[in-house]
This record gives sequence, structure tokens and C-alpha cells, in this order.
Amino acid sequence: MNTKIALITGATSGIGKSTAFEFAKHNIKLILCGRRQERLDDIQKELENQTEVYTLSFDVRDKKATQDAINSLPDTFSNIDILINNAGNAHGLDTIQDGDTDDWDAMMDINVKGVLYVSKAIMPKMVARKSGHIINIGSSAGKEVYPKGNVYCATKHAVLAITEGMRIDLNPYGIKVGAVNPGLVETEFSKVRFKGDPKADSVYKGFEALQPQDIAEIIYFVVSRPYHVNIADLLVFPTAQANSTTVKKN
Ligand code: NDP
Ligand code: 8X3
Repeated sequence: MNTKIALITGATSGIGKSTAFEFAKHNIKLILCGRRQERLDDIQKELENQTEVYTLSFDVRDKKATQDAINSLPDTFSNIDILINNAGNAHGLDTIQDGDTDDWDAMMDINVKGVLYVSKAIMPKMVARKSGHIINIGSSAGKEVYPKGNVYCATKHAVLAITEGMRIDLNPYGIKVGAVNPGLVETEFSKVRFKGDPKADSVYKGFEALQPQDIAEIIYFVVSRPYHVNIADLLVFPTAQANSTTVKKN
């Protein structure tokens, strides 16, 4: 059996980290990415008796650093079968008129251009091998806009458009492309969004939010379907959530 190789961005926390642990259980070789090398080292140590792990520390906003990091992969890790474009965050929650332009830059650069830069560095080899699977982590925020979500929602709508474009352009090469779009998942997402403000702690209170492991299991399900099955677009909410603004609290 050929061992698959997966590259996961944003593997230092939340959904990306749980996906690394889930893939390791299934013997998928891992390339784990993020800016916090110490966290990558710790995860590598935890997983190395289950699967082979290689770590790459770079900022997905940096086009050259992204390309250089992926070019630096040793031969044993260079043929990536599965790409999980997961790195991303919201920065701020403000009306459009009060929005901070640095927050807008961060979200556009990480959530949109980061997905493009990482994919650009990996797709040519997938095309040459006529094989591969790309999963972009979108969001329910990519399907509807909620108050003060403006730019974050725009980035996730863009992720869905990019996913559809990739699926069309990579279709002749037999490469699968799809998006997994979660609702509220309890991760460091709100800590980052609110920049350490304690109001982040209240986001997941009063209802049972999705856990990163829930999404990791879904991502493994998506990558483990037979070749002829491509899950193109998947929306998952916690049961308590009906849409971006309707959450049944205890
Ligand atoms: P976390 O904050 O827990 O994780 C975010 C990850 O992205 C971290 O590993 C972080 O690594 C990485 N990252 C952030 N900025 C950069 C950067 N500039 N360069 C490289 N890596 C970066 O959040 P989640 O796990 O919740 O988020 C993962 C994805 O899921 C995001 O795309 C998010 O939009 C999406 N999502 C989240 C939902 C939620 O409710 N939590 C719901 C729907 C979608 P490091 O800081 O080490 O670089
Ligand atoms: C994250 C979910 O509702 O906080 O994409 O935007 S939400």
C-alpha cells in the first residue's frame, strides 16, 4: 500500500492540529505548517511514533517564503497527495465603517492570498502526476454574511469561488478539489479575532459548539472516499446553530 502524504497549513492549533492527529491515526505522512515552530516541534514529537512528520515554518502571506519552504521539502516528502488549505483567521468584528484596515489586510492576505500562494507552490506537481486532492477550509461565513462579518465573510466567499475555479481548471488532470465549511468551532479562532479580549471566552458559552476533532473526522472522511467520489462542498453546523445569527443557547 502506498502511504499518502498530506500537507496541512495552520497545523499548530484548532482544526489543522486535530486533522494532523486524525491523519496520523490512519498512517498518512504529514507535512505540518504554521508560524509557531515550537508548537510544530511538540506536535511532531507526539506523532512521530505513529507516522513520519516533517515541519515547515512560514507565513502564508509571504509569497517567496511559501514557495521556498515547499521547494525545500526532501524527496521523500515532495510528492504531496493531499493539501489541506486551513490556515486562516478572523481579525476583528466591526461594522464596515469602523473596520481597521490592518485587519482587512491580514484577512485578505492570509485567508485568500495565502490559499493561493500555498496552492500555487503545490499544484504543478499534482498536475504533472495527474493526481491529488485539495481541500480548502471555508466557513458558513462563506455562504452568508452576518452583521460585522463583512471582510471575513468576503474572504470565505472568495475561498469558495477559488475552490470552484480550482475544481474546473484541475478537472482534466483528475485532481479532486472541495471545500469543508464549518459553523462555530471552539478553537483559538475567537482569541485571535478579539486579540486577547476576554469577550472571546463567551463566544462558545451556553451551547455545545463543534470541536476541532469533529471537523478533523469529517476531513478524513472526505479524503478517504474512493477515487470516483469527490465531496465538493460540505457545510457543517453544531446542532444548536441554524445559521450565522441563530444559535439556540441554554
Ligand atoms: P486557530 O486560530 O485555532 O488556528 C489557525 C491556524 O492558522 C493556526 O495554526 C495558525 O498558525 C495558522 N495561521 C494563521 N495565520 C497564519 C499565517 N499568516 N501564516 C501561516 N499560518 C497561519 O483557528 P481554527 O482552527 O478555528 O481555524 C482554521 C480554519 O478554519 C481557518 O481558515 C478559519 O477561518 C476556519 N474556520 C474556523 C471556524 C471556527 O469557528 N473556529 C469556523 C469556520 C471556519 P500560526 O499562528 O502558528 O501561524
Ligand atoms: C468561523 C465561523 O461564524 O465565527 O468561520 O464566522 S464564524
